[in-house]
Amino acid sequence: MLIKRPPNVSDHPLASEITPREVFESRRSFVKQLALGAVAGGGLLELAAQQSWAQSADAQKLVAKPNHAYVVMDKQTSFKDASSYNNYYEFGTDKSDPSQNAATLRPRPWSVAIEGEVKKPMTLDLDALMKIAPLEERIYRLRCVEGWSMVIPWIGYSFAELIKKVEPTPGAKFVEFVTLADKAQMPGLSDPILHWPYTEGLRMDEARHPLALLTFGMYGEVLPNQNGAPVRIVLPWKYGFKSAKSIVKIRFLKEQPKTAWETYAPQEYGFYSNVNPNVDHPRWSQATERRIGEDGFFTRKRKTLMFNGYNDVAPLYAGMDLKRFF
Ligand SMILES: Nc1nc2c(c(=O)[nH]1)N[C@H]1C(S)=C(S)[C@@H](COP(=O)(O)O)O[C@H]1N2
Ligand SMILES: [Mo]
Repeated sequence: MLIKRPPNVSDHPLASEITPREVFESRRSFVKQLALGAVAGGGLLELAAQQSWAQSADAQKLVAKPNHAYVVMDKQTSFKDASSYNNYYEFGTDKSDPSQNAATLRPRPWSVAIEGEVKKPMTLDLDALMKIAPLEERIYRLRCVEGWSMVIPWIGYSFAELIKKVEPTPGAKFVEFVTLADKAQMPGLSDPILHWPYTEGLRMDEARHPLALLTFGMYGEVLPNQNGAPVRIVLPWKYGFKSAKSIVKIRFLKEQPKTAWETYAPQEYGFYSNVNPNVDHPRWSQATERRIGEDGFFTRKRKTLMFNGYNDVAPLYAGMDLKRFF
């Protein structure tokens, strides 16, 4: 997200701001190897070479069957880019901050409380939550409101499955996602940019749309901390900030909740925040985007697609003025 104050936050960071993942990983792995006494003559170079293509030495595998109904044909973003160029303000506002600082996040044990307008309120630990429905892999575009995008293979299940389980009352009109706010784990909370915790929301019919993915992994592994471990929502037709990371509470509500970004700047970040090339952000155009990994001096920007190309959601907004309800 582009915030108005510090000059260091930009949608076009220098390449030098991005810490390559292998540097970070090889550092971690080096410490591990030291502990094992495995670094003997020549071992280090070999280790560095290994780490440049391996994903993570110690990440937990999470394999799921691809759902071919939800696969975009664009080239996938590399794991390295998707896990080192992040927005997760609880860990800092630079794109490289989350990958550098999020090691302090403890994704287990974890539980999610589901409350409000439901017949069956419940608190589920992570394992129980992951078993609500079969996990599947889906390749989605993610379009950040700042003007960049990625293509990521996520692992999860439709949020609609969880909705069915808790049986919303007829009064439930909206869902709110409340994310972790723990100063002990999140150094960014000392910066009062947003009113922590980071919260997001959806109308019930949006939440029930099968595209809305309750997400536990990516690239065949559990979510890296910087991508919102251990559970986040992914809403590919909306700007990336709607896809709240590290969710601890899900509330079903009668009234539309105010989201963290609306509270921050209501004239800039609306409740709906559907990807819309025809409605510019007050401070910049939304007509085009830069695909991460494709940037080069001669690379042309891509045209941003209505609903990020997910036209299936159009009926949700039939008859709505999307300039007004941005
Ligand atoms: N809790 C929390 N969730 C968050 C954010 C954040 O700062 N805090 N940033 C959002 C923004 S602006 C984007 S673009 C996406 C980025 O997700 P990614 O890092 O997995 O690509 O996460 C979203 N979810
Ligand atoms: Mo974003």
